[in-house]
Amino acid sequence: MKKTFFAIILPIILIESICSQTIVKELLTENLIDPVGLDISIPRFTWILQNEKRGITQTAYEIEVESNDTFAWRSGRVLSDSSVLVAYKGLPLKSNTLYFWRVRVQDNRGYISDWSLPGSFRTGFLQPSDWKAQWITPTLEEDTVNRPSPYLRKTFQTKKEIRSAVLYATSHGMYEAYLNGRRVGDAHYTPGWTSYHKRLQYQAYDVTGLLQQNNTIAVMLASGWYRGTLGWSNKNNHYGRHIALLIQLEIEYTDGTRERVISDPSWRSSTGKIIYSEIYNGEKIDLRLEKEGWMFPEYDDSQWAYVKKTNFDTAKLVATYNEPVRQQEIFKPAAIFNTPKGEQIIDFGQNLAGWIRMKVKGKSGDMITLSHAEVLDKEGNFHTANLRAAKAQCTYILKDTNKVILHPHFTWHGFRYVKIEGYPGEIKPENFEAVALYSDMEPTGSFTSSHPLINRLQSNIKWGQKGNFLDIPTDCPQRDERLGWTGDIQVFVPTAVFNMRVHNFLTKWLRDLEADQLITGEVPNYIPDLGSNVNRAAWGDAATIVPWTLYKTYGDKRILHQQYGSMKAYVKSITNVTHDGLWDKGVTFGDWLAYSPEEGERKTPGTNKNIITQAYYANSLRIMMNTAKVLNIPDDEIYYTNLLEQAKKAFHTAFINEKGDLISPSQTAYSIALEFGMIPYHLEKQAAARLVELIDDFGHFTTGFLATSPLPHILLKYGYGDLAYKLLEREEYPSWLYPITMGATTFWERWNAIKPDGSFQTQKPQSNSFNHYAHGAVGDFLYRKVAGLDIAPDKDAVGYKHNLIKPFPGGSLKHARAILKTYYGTVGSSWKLDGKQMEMTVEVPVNTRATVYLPSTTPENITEGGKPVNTSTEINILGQEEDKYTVIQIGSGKYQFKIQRL
Ligand code: RAM
Repeated sequence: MKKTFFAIILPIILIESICSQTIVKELLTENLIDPVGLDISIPRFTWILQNEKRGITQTAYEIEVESNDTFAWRSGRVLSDSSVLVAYKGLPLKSNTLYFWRVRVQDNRGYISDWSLPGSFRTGFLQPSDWKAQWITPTLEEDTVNRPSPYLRKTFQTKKEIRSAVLYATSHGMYEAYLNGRRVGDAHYTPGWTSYHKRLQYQAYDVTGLLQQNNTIAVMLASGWYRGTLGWSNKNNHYGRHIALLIQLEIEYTDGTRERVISDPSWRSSTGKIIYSEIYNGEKIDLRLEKEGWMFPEYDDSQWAYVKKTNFDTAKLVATYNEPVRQQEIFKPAAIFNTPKGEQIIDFGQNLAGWIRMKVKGKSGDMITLSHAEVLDKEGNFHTANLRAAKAQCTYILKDTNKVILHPHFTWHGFRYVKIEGYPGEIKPENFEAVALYSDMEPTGSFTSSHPLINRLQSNIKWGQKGNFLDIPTDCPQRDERLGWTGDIQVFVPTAVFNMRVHNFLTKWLRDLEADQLITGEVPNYIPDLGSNVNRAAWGDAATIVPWTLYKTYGDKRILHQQYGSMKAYVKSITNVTHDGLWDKGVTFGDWLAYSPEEGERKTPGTNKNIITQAYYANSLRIMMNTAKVLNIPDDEIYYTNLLEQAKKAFHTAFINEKGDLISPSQTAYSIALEFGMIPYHLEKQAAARLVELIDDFGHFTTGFLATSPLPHILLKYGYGDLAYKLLEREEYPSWLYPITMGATTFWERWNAIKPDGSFQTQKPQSNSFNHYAHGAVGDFLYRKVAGLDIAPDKDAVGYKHNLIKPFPGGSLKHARAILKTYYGTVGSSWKLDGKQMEMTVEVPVNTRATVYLPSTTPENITEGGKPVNTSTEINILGQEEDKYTVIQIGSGKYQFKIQRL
């Protein structure tokens, strides 16, 4: 790429720029590093600017995109401070083509950066007609009970020197592809789960390094989500009865000529070692049945069966937008022991989703069974009743006396403990590993504090996310469910966006939400849908809450554009059945799994379900109003503003009595009503006081999935910070920390999954997941309030362009720290109490600013870097607020404040 730009101003800045050059790095295309297989015609570019100096912003950028030594786009100098999601504006992109791009910027001091190192992206198939391959399915007579995994293979030759080779693949069912015995890519459970009848993802892999002169493509298939057992009623074949494969290998030789290898009837099929594979139940592998050498060209497949052509509309094929599921953390055994019942158990110390990798040496016919469980029971025995119908078992039959390393391929388990049966010889720790598998999203956030149990809470929240963000956001990873429950993700999404970059993961899921929405706009309870009920209040609202949260977190307007039709349709499906603005026929799961007293314990007051439905309806109207504003659709904005007013009035009339109280005196009712602004302004303080009374009355929260996470936010807002911290630090049941005192390493579905006496809850023993992330929604409070790392409220602040740093120290905490990697770079907020002094460390990325709340109204009592804050030219004092704070505005850089508090 040539340097042609900014020639005139360059000399002026040269001298100073050497010592304080802004560096451009970490180029992302559609939020990914060098993606392969994008089918977006206008991809967006993001880059990070680095400069140790303070107050640096971008004033202009220049982008160049090229392919095959030809420019596809030269933006020229664009006066703009945008460095996030900048849309490509060049020539129409070509299919299956590698593009490189680079960027340089001018900063607010007039300096111009060097060109960045190039980023790249490879387009996938931009038109359905680019697909030349044929869908194929094995013709083997099928064992319909066990459904062993079919193998498919094809041998071919390449003729010349190869410049590049890209393999495009997808399937009905799951696939793993190999080229000459080597695994293609490192993704698991491909092609992922989407609304298969409407959208099927394909993957693209750069396989240039895997090809030789004689080649074999070998593919293993499995039932997966497509036709495996799914849902809790033991049903299978949700999308079809036959699994099938589509493969297209695009080869480009160095002389510019091209060749293509495709799936077609010339392929052959058989079966091999995987004699059974189901997501819930696990896998059976009989090594004696493996077709040795089948992945290599020399193998003789003349005895293999033919394949036949099947059909599937290529217009429904879409490139993969989310990060693949990959193998992540590896755990070694924490303990190996025998239970009172004599079961041989390994404890891996962490509840996770994944599988076991086992080394074993035995003799032909030895059968080893690994069963998985999340917990031991009170007596210390292996407990699987909560897995319901999921067998969660892997069985291996050995072939000979060679040492082998074994793991399953198309299943995963939610587990911490493994029961081992039939292992030849002693169970030694070095022969077993637990491998966590989840979508490979960038870890973006961390939270730490002086409170060890709260730190464990943060870890448990993260592990809940890791265990359940496996291609779709599932409710749980262990039992016969693992579905994309809408209510769970809508409460958890504000926390999820801190822990990991969930941008593409949830964007992909929202496409499926829209695809599965009924024609009337109603939203199924879980996505992808298998025929569930629709429009449960607070569940269907994922349709509005998730895109809005992604917009705010990532500054992504396109997600609002893309989802607008879906969001509107959902809200309309409710408006259509309201009366004078009241959604009184709504159905909801309510404040799901709220604290529910055991026999003999004090009952909690009930909540009128319409309080929940109406508050959620109003919240979705507010999101619509704000979205219409962002998208500049004034008619819609007025329409939703009016509907919102009407909905609020209807709420007041129906649910607030003459004393100004809610008709349901429950924590749930007050929490949700206050959270969604349903209480008239003049009654808000009274409502907050009622909520406090209700909490004090019980001494703890009595809420569930919906109303618990808003509680500490509300308490802080209305001046009850002490109570917020009391709830946060509480260790007795029910509380956030209670499960930790009982040894939990992930969040439980129910507050009382394990009771204080060590026994399991008996209200619904079969629904007792130990890895449900919904209650982990308190994580957002840790980041935003305890550490004080937030987005400022103004409309241009989205994506952390304008940060808000406002910590709320409290309880027994002596320090807290949060950092978050945004698209601009790392934002950091930490504080530390030292007697009457408080230290605050703030990190603001280049090209952003921050408003910081320093807890003293006397600027003279505040220093930064040892100097009085009111003498600094880099700090702009905005004023005093809430009789408590000096509010300042700062640009990028690292700042160290010391505040003398009275
Ligand atoms: C359960 C799921 C999920 C919840 C629904 C209502 O089966 O586990 O967490 O959203 O029910």
